[in-house]
Amino acid sequence: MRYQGREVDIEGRVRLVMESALTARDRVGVQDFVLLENYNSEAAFIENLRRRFRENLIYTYIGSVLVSVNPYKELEIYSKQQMERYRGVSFYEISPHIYALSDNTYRAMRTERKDQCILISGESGAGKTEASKKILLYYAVTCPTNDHMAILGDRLLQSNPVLEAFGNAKTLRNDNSSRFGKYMDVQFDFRGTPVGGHILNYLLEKSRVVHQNHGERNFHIFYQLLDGGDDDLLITLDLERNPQNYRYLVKGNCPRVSSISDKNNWKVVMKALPVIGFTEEEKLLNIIASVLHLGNTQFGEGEEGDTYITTETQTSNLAKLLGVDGSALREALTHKKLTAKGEEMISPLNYEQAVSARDALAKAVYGRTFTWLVEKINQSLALKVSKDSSVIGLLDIYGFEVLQQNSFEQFCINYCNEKLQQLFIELTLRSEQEEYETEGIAWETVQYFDNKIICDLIEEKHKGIISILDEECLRPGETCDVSFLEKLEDTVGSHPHFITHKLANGKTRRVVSREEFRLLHYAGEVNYNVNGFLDKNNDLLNRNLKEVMCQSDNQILSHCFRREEVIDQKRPEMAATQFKNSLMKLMEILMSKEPSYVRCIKPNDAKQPGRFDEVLVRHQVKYLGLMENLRVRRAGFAYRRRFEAFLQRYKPLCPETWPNWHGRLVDGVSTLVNHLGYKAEEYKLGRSKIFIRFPKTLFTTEDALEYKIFLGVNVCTCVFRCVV
Ligand code: AD9
Ligand code: MG
Repeated sequence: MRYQGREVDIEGRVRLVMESALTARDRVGVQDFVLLENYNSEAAFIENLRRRFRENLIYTYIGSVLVSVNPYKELEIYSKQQMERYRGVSFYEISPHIYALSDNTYRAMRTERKDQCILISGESGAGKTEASKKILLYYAVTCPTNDHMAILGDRLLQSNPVLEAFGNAKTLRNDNSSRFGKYMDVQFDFRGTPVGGHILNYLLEKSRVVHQNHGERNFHIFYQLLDGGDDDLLITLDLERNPQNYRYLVKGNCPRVSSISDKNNWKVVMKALPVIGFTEEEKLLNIIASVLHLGNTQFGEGEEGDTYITTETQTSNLAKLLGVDGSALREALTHKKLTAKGEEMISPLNYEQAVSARDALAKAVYGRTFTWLVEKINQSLALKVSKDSSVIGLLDIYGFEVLQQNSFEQFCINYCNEKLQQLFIELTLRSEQEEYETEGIAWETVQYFDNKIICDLIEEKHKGIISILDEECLRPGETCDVSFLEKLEDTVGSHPHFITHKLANGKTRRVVSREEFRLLHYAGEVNYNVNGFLDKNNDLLNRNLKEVMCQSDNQILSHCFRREEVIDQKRPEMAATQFKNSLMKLMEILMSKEPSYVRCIKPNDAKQPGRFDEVLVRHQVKYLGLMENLRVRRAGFAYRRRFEAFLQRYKPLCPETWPNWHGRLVDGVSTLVNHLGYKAEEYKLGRSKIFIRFPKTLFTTEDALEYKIFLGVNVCTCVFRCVV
């Protein structure tokens, strides 16, 4: 008999079959980490990832969690044919893929009639946004549809380039980094057809409008307009083509990015706007241009410490673009209106105050326009009121971030990741426990790190960092970032996850400067520089600037700046508290749904294909809690499978179950495993599933099946490598 081109006798054949099975496993690793022999070993975990990455197998499961490693190159695994391969096929019967997870979630929604959500996490550049786009595309292509709903599918897809143009930017870590968090519900009717959608956006990084770190850019839309807008348009907007002429675009000294074509992307965005029902293009372009002009507005200092605008002509154009009165704008940019004892007073701003009022206006105009854009997209996707509909939510939110200098934004981003980690642990444990209970199998307690202690440190009422920050912002008299730091030291100084430069013995700690505090996050230690915390949390815009803006004849702006805001003297919630509250709501939304997870990993910092930096990957494996996740999943059993699926696959191995078993499924499985010689401690039979304790048991069974196939038994089953 020939095997793999070689003439061999029966013993030789057995050996070769086994060797080839082992070699395949050695080469490509296991497709589900629960099958790792040494599941407690981080090294084995990373080695498995590395082997698969080398073979372009970027997806691996931990049970139902999908781990994805960014390939940094186009792989031929996302075609329509591939989508068809995954459609309606059971999760474990085919190699891991984002389509398998999408399909599984979709089927769970339809069969169980329960809302689902897919939580995508990972650090900046790990591939979250790409994953979420692939999921959306999968639904748009594979779900049943009709002409009317095809329009909706188109809108869902087209909203992406628009949101990315306004909300994404080139950073050091990612050329297309999402600088806002996004949660999107896709609504399906009883036939499984997408019928509506809704987006919630979280904390846009507005500070980027006025400042970028070296090597980074402002939001894409500015460069797209300058590069892609035609000559007439730029003349109308009084803009020059060179981004270096705009102060808000030069800070990072990085006008061009080799991986990005601003010109082409401009065309894509302009094409997408009408698809999402957008007719106010001109008004929107005026706003983008006005932000650039605001950045170029310059001030001079008068003799009495007052300020005046030195760029007069440019300010007149700016006022036209904003649709506001020129002299009112000039006045509001250089003066402040105060109300003291019921009387209104106007006082001149000094140079620094005028610069910061100008920047505050630019941030407010851009940030509010972004929120308006999301509202507009939501109108075009409008959720349908129907009892029979269900939703799949997609969460693509900023990953844990540690930069050279970490500020208020990183504080919020990392807080958000603490909350998601908490949810992840809670829900994974909960679903494991629930599965054991439904199957009637005793639950074995798992030890894990509960990060509630860190969440409390940040969010607890009156005692947490956010409350202290708010109090400091509201406290009358001289407050500053340093007084906030002192207050933190007084209040949470002894918390085990909080550190400043002060040591208990009165000496100073080197690793934290005098302007910083360090938080010991579940994912690692991060130093936060308090400079700018108060300002960013206050997020204040002078009242007279608000007054000018709410009179704008640009309807987008008059929608964004409401009269009521000027009349109503009540202070709106501060930025961190707003963020905290929106996160609480998000957690409620997610808790009410059945979650699936995609955990994205970035293989190297150079954004290069084929490079697997072990140190970097190890760090992410740690803070994504993947080992913890695996431990929970493996707490009792490495592997579980529904009776019918198990029988279907392994029935050729037992004469009593082959070709068909006619009795109860549980009896069939029992007969099969007895025949295979499983020992009592190796497995348990639940109500609908078999639970196998050790990977070795499964591998032996798989190897036996492989050998049987080789001997020519007509087994209609997928190949060996699909399972292990
Ligand atoms: V951030 O937190 O928004 O900064 P993401 O969203 O995690 O980050 P993103 O999805 O934008 O990262 O991926 C970064 C880049 O990696 C993309 O622009 C692609 O060039 C590349 N990428 C990511 N996933 C894939 C993939 N599955 N196939 C090919 C990919 N390239
Ligand atoms: Mg992203």
